[in-house]
Formats: sequence, structure tokens, C-alpha cells
Amino acid sequence: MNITVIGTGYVGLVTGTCFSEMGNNVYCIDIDEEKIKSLKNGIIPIYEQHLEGMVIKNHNKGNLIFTTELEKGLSKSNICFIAVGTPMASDGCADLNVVFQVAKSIGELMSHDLIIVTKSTVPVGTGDKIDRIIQKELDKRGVNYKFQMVSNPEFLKEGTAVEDSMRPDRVIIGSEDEKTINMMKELYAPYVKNHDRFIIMDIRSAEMSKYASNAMLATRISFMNEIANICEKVGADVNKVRLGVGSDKRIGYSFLYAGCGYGGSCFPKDVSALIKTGEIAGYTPKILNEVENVNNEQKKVILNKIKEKFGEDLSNFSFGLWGLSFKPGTDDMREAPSVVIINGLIESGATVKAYDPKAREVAKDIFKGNENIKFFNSKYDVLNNSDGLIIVTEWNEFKSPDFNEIYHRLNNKIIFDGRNQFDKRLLNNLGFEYYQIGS
Ligand code: UPG
Repeated sequence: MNITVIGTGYVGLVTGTCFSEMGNNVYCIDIDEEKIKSLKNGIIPIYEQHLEGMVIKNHNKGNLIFTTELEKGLSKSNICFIAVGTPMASDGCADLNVVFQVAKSIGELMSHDLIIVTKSTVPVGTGDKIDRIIQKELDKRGVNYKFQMVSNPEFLKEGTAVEDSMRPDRVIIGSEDEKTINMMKELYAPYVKNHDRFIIMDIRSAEMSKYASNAMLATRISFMNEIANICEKVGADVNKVRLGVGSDKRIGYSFLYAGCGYGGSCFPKDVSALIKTGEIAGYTPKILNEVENVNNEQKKVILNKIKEKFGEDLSNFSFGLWGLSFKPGTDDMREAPSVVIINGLIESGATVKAYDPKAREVAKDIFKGNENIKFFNSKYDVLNNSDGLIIVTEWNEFKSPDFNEIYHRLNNKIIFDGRNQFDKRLLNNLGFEYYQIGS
């Protein structure tokens, strides 16, 4: 098939590349000329496993084309995906300016009938708005090309984005037009082979499914973080409670890990946007508001533990920190708990030495000019002259460290673990004072 994907961010680039991998001809469009130039030269703006090789291979084969010319892509395509960002606006709503701008451009430039698919996470009713914008432009031009709107939310996770796209759990197709649905099924058939993973519904329900999925996952995390906070007070261990709870088939084990809060480009903004959607529609969400509140507090739990140990004034203290990205497998630091923890430490007078396998450069940009944080290329070097080790992200390389090395380099043999990576008894036996979340 011939496809245009508008937006070469996380979702657009991965989706477009995975479509090209199955032999489709894909035009990836972005208004950012520098980004398009880099992509043409095989320079990928994000770190994501398997992505670079796939981009270069398909670009060289000629079926993954990067261009700033939307008209060119549209003229050659039968399906156009909108995959631009919908960041959080200052009022907590999803900012749809770029989505609507793109819709207008499609209406101005399309030159034959099209299927137009919203991949971006957009609030319920946005599909209808896009429809009206495009139709208005077509009317202005006096042309009567037909187009069908589809909502096809994306469920890929950072760190496993390519795998998630190549083997999705489900493909939601929000459309009530049979021909369009069949075309979408044909496009996705190679990715869901041997499984009936298509879920067909109306556009509004598809849009809502995306928000409800992310909100459900965020709720599970905040719920377990709340249980963890109670566990600490009553002498229970959330790591064991998770097993006791997750073994119920109706509940399951995933997304029950207590920690120092969820981050990333999706959960915080999507929970916030869903709250706003409810409020605007006349319903004030209760659970969702608390999911957000619990998470904001949870990002400070490590900091509170450090202050309980060393006092409010941390002027004479220095800490080694492992993990800056919001989760392993990515260099993305959007809404990362590490930022809250580092800022809190520095505001209290401490200095920080940080290590992350992938996010160092991104972090250097965030903390540019700040003398109180230094970045290192080795996880052990951050420990020299440090009063404790703080673990914020559970990268694999932090899972079986050389405890002897940690012990000898640290001034105070203290570990604050925001991701509950180690066995408490083992660490205590090795001579560490070891703090976890929820035990
Ligand atoms: N997290 C926990 N405890 C858990 C699981 C996750 O604290 O038990 C945290 C994790 O550390 C991270 C955050 O939750 O900070 C989000 O993790 P994850 O969902 O793996 O990351 P994303 O890549 O943001 O993916 C989410 C959805 C995905 C969706 C995407 C964009 O999982 O389905 O496509 O957001 O909307």
C-alpha cells in the first residue's frame, strides 16, 4: 500500500518504519527540515531498540521516504496517518493545535479520495472536528474528493516500540465504513497473523479506549504506590503483597510495581487530558484526580526518605544517582521522576553525580548551566565521595552490580532504591543501609 505518515516523532517514525518493513511505500512527513535531513542521513532523533537499522534499510531500499512535502506524499497515498504530538497544554487539556493545522493542510493539498487515520492520542470528538476542518477546506477549493476518518490509537511502549508495533496486542479500528475497515485490516494483517486481534468500533469509542487504557495502567501504578505507602507504616512488604495480589487471574501481575512514580510522555498528559475531557463534558473525575495526585507525591518519596535520614539541609551532602530516563530502554526524560528528585536534592543544598546508559546527553541539556549536578560515563564513578546511592530507573545493568565496588566507593553505605531492585536481607548482610519503596 502507499501510505503517508505525518509527524516523525516517536509514534510516527516507528509506525511509518514498521509499515515500510512489510513492503509498503511510506512517506514520512515532518515540517522540521533539519530532522528530515538527519533521517535521510540515517541519524535517528530518538534512541529505540532496532529502529536505526530498520530505518536505514528501508530508506536505502526506497520504500521509506522522508520529506517535508506533504503534497507529494498525499498525491501518492491512499491512506494518511496523522501522528503528530498532542502535548499537555497549560490548562491540562491536550493541545490539538498541530493536529488541526495538519487537518487543514490535508484539506488544502489532497488530490484524490483518502482514508485519514488519527494515530495521535486525541480527546473524544477530535475525529469529528478533523472531519469538519478537512471538509471546509475541500469546499473552499470547490472539489469533492471523498475521505473517511478512522481512529486507530497507538499502544506502543517506549523501549519496546518496534516490537510492539510489529506484534501488537490489538489493533483498534474506529470506523463504521465497511470498505475502510477492510482496507485497514488488509494493512495490519501481516502484523496480527494467526490471531484475531482486530477490534472494530465507532470513532469516539476508539478515541476513548486509548485514554481509558493509559488511565487504567496509571491507576494500577498509583494504587500500588498507595498500598506501598501504607505497607511502610504497618510493617508489610509491597513486593510480597504484589505477588499475593497479582496471582489472582482477574488482576494479573503486570503494572503492579510500586516505585518512585510514573513518568513519560503519555501517562501524565493522558490522565490530565481525560480529567479535562470529563470536566468539560460535565463530569468531575474523582479517581483520576487522585491517580495524578498520588503520582505527584510519589515522585518525592525518595527525597523525603533522604531528608528523614540526613535532615532538611543537605548542604554538605553529595549523592550518586543511577538512572535518569523515565524508564529503562529509552533516553526520554519527559516527566521523569529523576528530574523531581534531582531538583529537590539541589534545592536542599546537595550535589548530585548522575549516570544513565542512554539519557546523559538529554539530561545535560535539561540541567544546562547547573553546577550542582555532574554526569559520568561509569556507574561506579558517581559513587566516589558520595553519601549514598539513589536508584531511579531499573536499567538491566543496575540489576546485578558489584556490591563490593559500591561498598568501597561510597562514604556512607546507604542505598535509596526507587525501583525495589534488590533483596533487602542480602543488602543488609553486605553491610548496606538499604531503603526501598513500600517495605
Ligand atoms: N511503571 C511503574 N510501575 C509499573 C509499570 C510502570 O511505576 O508497574 C512506570 C514506569 O517506570 C514508567 C511509566 O510507568 O515511568 C510508564 O511506563 P510504560 O507504560 O512502560 O511507558 P510508555 O512508553 O509511556 O507507554 C505507555 C503505555 C503504552 C502507550 C504509551 C503512550 O504503556 O501502551 O502507547 O504510554 O500512550
